[in-house]
Amino acid sequence: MTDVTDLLAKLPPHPQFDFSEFGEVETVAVSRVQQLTGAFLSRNWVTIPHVTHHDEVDVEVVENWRKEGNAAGAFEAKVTLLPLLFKALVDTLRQFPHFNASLVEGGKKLAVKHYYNIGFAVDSPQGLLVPVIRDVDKKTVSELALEIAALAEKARTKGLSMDEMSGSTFCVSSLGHIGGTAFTPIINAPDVAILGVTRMQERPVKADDGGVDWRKKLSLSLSYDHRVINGADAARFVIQLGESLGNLDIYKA
Ligand code: CAO
Repeated sequence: MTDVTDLLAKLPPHPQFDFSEFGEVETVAVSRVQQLTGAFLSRNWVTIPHVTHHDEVDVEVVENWRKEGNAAGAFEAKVTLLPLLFKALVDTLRQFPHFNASLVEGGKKLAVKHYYNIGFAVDSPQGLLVPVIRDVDKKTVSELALEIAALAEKARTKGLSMDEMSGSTFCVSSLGHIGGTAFTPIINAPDVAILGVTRMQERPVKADDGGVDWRKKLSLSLSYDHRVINGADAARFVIQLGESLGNLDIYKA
């Protein structure tokens, strides 16, 4: 059987041009972080059969609760949607354990993890970094908000140790503060799935009385390893995540 290394070796090389023949060019360095991250992203992209499932979930209840909580000083830190999403993810991962897993023994077995460590992409000046919050299930929303902010700040200013970027069981890449409607996040091996988040939008929904009800909707893009996860489960996972997000009880622990 041809393995992926043989396949790659047989591909034609990338075309090389002298761009200055076409116009003025400036050659700038690619940061060390971006080169390292790029190598891992390339490996994951070519070795994992990715499928991305896109859906929109209703976040009207949780978003209003978050805003009211922030305004009333109910949390010990400013809470964005991200720590709430982490809690909802744990609730959903408990119901879909094979999303919190890694392929082992050459793909013959699945190591299903009973701990919940969530990595999140941080856009730093040096490039993309993915710090990991450990034991998300054991932390409060405020603790998660503080840890996310501290790790994002450290990633942007001082960089992160390998330890701070290791041990994820599931990752999130949130572009929600910038925009977008959907994208394809690349799985952070050895995880088997990653969730992309884009900007929340107010959408018109048909109300019970036939009128229009404006609801806050969050676009989610779930990339999954098709060797482990099937499309039907991916669709169910995202629907459950929407339900978990709307269940305010999960944020109280
Ligand atoms: N829709 C609308 N608004 C959103 C949102 C969403 N989905 N997600 C966040 N926001 C809002 C926040 O609520 C906040 O608004 P207020 O200040 O009015 O409350 C604002 O956007 C800024 O949020 P933030 O970025 O400070 O905080 P966060 O917890 O949402 O995200 C972090 C933290 C570190 C994940 C994010 O800053 C970041 O770096 N994301 C980049 C990820 C990335 O680069 N992914 C691509 C990887 S592949 O190249």
